Amino acid sequence: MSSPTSLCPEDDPEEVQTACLEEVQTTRLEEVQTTRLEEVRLVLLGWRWPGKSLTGNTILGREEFRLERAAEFCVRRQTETEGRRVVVVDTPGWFSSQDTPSTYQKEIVRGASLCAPGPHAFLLVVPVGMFCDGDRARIEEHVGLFGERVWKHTLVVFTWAEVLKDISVERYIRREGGPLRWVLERCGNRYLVINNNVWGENPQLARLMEAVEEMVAEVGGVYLPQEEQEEVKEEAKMDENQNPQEAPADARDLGARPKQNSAPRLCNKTLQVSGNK
Ligand SMILES: Nc1nc2c(ncn2[C@@H]2O[C@H](COP(=O)(O)OP(=O)(O)O)[C@@H](O)[C@H]2O)c(=O)[nH]1
Ligand SMILES: [Mg+2]
Repeated sequence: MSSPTSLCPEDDPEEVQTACLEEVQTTRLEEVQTTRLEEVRLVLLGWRWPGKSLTGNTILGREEFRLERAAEFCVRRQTETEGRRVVVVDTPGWFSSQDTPSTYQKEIVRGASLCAPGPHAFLLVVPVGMFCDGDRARIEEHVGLFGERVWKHTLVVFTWAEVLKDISVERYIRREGGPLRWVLERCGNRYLVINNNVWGENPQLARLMEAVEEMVAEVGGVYLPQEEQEEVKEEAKMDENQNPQEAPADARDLGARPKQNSAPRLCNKTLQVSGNK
């Protein structure tokens, strides 16, 4: 993971605050005892075109995912590297300037179920460059499709980092402003940079694996789609009891149902959120 210790706070009080926050994070991570994972299961998330598929290829060390702007389905691929299995699920991106159709939303959520029993990490792929509050809101909406607990299992992966040239990613984060920092804080300030021009076994993959192991140690396990599903059912039951009129209206928004059990977390609550847009 990018080392927060390389941060050099300047006079800007906001930057000093960020630095302090990251120091706390460093201290906390140092206390965590990590265990080497024999299998690492990852789900790539992001809007369309930030480099999810290419990042998947970088991780796998070969061209497994097609670079296509209009991908509609999740794709699962795996490799053996340095004595462990790495499973990567590429998901269709969400739409950045219009509502994401519910079929896409369901397919994105299905990505987690392709990593049974559950993904170790969601990699939220963000290209460096302009990041606005609209991007933040879209991330909140779409990552939120997996439920509240997903944030603890998510780390931000910056792509297109070559555009930074000599600027450190920490400085970039500080300069980019509140919306990006909001996302990072939501992800426990976990982030790293992936250089998509270098494939296969290399230090950046080792860093990624370490970051995932740290996160798993911190959270105490993997993200479990089934558990989320149970929780959502309970919530839906409670909502129904409290306000019986609301549930059928949301259910109508679901449209055609995907395969059985294929979208464990696309819940009434979520659709209410996207339906309000
Ligand atoms: N230069 C550069 N190009 C990238 C990077 N990541 C992705 N791309 C390019 O951006 C385009 C979209 O990438 P893709 O992985 O298909 O995006 P996806 O829609 O998120 O899966 C492709 O032309 C990639 O070659 C990166 O880190 N650096
Ligand atoms: Mg793609």
